[in-house]
Amino acid sequence: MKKLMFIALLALTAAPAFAQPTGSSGAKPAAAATGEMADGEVRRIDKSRGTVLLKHGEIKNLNMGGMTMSFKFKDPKMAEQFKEGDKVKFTAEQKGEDLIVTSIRKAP
Ligand SMILES: [Cu+2]
Repeated sequence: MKKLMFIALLALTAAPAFAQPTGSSGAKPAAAATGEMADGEVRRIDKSRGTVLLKHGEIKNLNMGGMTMSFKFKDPKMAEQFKEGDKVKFTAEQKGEDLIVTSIRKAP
């Protein structure tokens, strides 16, 4: 129930805000990576855990083809602007066992 309310809230509040910059304090400038961003679609998002299930296309820097899998957000706040069904562009890195979304934005 809580989750549904959260998603409804997102739909109301997040829609006009998609132009904001991705990430906050990344060592890499997110904008510079635009050409390398992978395509994705949000399947499930867990704001409390800061994780997202993404159906994604090829991720070149990870040598990964298309699949659906879970990522952690580098910054849990990144979850706030997205909801299930959103098409996104994102970059990801591997850190130990985790795959981290380092930048993400809504796809046009
Ligand atoms: Cu994958």
